[in-house]
Amino acid sequence: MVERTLMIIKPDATARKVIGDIISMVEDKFEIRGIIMKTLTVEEAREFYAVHKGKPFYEALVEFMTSGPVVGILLEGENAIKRLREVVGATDPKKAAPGTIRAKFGTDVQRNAVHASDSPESAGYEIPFFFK
Ligand code: IDP
Ligand code: MG
Repeated sequence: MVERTLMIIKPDATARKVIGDIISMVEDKFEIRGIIMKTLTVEEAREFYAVHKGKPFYEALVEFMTSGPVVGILLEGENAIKRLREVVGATDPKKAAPGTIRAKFGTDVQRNAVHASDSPESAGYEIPFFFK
């Protein structure tokens, strides 16, 4: 099934100037349907990550995600949601498979370079934060 999914290049990766490297790793595997750079407001970040409200890392995550510009990238393709999660790798870059985006560009479990929608429901919720 052709799906759309959202990737976000997080503030750690934009600061490290690896936007181009990361886009290169998805451009050959998906159709890029949109790219936008913006700085999330605290309110947007809190809503975006509402599913994690109450978890010990939630407040720090919101602070991190609003600490600098991010790049939202709308990707499309066959099974795009699952395939992007594979290209992105595990949440903790130290546990991410070699060659994945997080293994290559992540710093730690919070500053892990990118976000990727994890289900059709989350893609539907997340895409409008960047693309109306
Ligand atoms: P995911 O991004 O791989 O889907 P989630 O569990 O949905 O991982 O967590 C969302 C984001 O919250 C992670 O990408 C990471 O930035 C941050 N995070 C998750 N777990 C931890 C943790 O244990 N400590 C600090 N930050 C975390
Ligand atoms: Mg998640």
